Amino acid sequence: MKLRTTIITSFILSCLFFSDIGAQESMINVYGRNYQSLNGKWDAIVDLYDQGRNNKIFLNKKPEGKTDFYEYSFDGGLRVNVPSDWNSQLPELKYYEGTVWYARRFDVQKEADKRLFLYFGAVSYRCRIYLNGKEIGQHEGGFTPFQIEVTDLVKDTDNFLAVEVNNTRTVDAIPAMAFDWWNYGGITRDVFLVKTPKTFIQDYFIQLDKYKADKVDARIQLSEKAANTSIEIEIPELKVKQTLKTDNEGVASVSFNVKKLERWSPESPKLYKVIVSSSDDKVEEMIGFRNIWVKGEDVYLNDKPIFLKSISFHEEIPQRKGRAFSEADAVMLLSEAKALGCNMIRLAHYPQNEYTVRLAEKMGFLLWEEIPIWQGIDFKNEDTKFKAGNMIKEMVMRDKNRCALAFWGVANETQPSEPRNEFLKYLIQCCKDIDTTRLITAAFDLVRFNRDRQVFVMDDPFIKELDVVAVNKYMGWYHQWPVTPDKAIWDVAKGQPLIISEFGGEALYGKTGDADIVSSWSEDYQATLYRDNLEMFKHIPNLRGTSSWVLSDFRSPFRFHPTNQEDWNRKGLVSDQGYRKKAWYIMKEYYDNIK
Ligand code: GCB
Repeated sequence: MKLRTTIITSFILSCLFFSDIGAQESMINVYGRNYQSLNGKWDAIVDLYDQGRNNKIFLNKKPEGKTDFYEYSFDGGLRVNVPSDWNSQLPELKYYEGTVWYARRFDVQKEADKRLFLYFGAVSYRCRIYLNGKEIGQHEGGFTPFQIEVTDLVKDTDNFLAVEVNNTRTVDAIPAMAFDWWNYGGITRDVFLVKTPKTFIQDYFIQLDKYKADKVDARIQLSEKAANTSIEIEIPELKVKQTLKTDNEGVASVSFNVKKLERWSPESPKLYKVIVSSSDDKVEEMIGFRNIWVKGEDVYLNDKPIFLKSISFHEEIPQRKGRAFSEADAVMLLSEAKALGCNMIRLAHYPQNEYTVRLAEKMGFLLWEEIPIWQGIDFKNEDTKFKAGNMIKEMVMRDKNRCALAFWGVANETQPSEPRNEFLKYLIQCCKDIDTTRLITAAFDLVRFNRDRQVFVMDDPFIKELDVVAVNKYMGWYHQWPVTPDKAIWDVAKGQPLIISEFGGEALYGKTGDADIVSSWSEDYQATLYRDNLEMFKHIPNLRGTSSWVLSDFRSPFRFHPTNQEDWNRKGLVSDQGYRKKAWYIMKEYYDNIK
């Protein structure tokens, strides 16, 4: 593991990025800290014309004199749940894109020797935070966490916290103007007030060496540049107790050997309790250890080649027509993937909440996590590039201790160009600055049939930058078969492992129809399509994994068909009501037969 040699640089860079706006990269493992939840019912004001900021509604003033009046009040109006998206909470907000103000009051038991941080798991898409009438921070990016220190800004009682949230699509955003999922807006993940000691454990990275089965690398960073501070790492079950000292940067690093370590795997997702402590602070959590690397055309997990039996899902509960945000939601999504026989999840197309990531690890799924570099991104725009870099760093920082995390995904369906290459190389570097142990991948949709050679090929030299090449290919749906599936031979990314990261087609649950006709929208046609694709997979020599698209039907505003779609992408193996379609059983059999 290259333990963040450039951590200081990247930390400084991200501080610079945020310097004028107050939000900071979140501390590691917020769930293992002392926090007060600020979830629950919040007051809300819908601000379609963006008038609230000019009118300083975050002051929440009340008339005092005889002539005073205010044309707003947070009290007595709309009430919304946090976390949740706004779209699923009120029928009139179903398609809403714009600004909504959220507000709540809270009390806190301040302690002289403690610091306080406001933590947001995610706010979709951009936000400004106001505390007691003052703007204290901003953040852009709808799927990653951030924090703001409020130690000197909070009172013991009656703090007024307001959040201006905006989900307007813009060309310079990530994702940009059009994407195939619902543009849910709101405070979509947990909000906590975290209490820490003055000098606390800001970050740690504790994982197995990339190749060695018994060598753990650890790096701990304090919140302050406190030199010569003792740090202890304990793994009681392995009888590990390491004592280290911080350097001038407040950083302590160590590599140590462990005896009788049971490595994590999908079949046996063993996790160990790891305790990190300093004289003032103590954080603990369950951490797993495994090796993952690539050699030639194979992916090795714990020194053995593995076939990745994956599925994708969006962070959405179809039955609720809303974004997933809780542990119960994670149970629902992951149980269905487990039943299908998967050993991996591609978390599409953005970092999903920590409940999902942590539970997936406990249940034995490898994970692919990506940021929403989804078609149509403005690769020439330097601001967009830095935003993307920041987003990917926030993702990697949050999840780098999850051994389930196997892949960092840098893009989905991009077209070759110099600006794209530079942009994606920068993102890869952002990942590697923090973590060199994971595999880097990206999904491409450029595979085409070469009629002269009678094989499927792809030209994108960028794949050489990747550990594993991923291809989205919709044979039998967006693409007609140029040859029968048993003759569909691939010569793509030779010498590298290849994953089919998407394939599938739409079917309306319960619809029977002609098994040969695409426009029947029937489960029968979807079943044919799955059988055909599984046949084709036999002719992809370097195929090391498949991830069908998609676990469940999901909401998408550009799926217009009035009776078959009605704002739903129907490629789910499971319907919006949770019923399994015929293709589900085909995929299940396929996965069960791969040992
Ligand atoms: C794709 C995209 C995915 C879409 C899917 C589709 O290639 O990566 O986000 O939802 O196709 O259904 O068209």
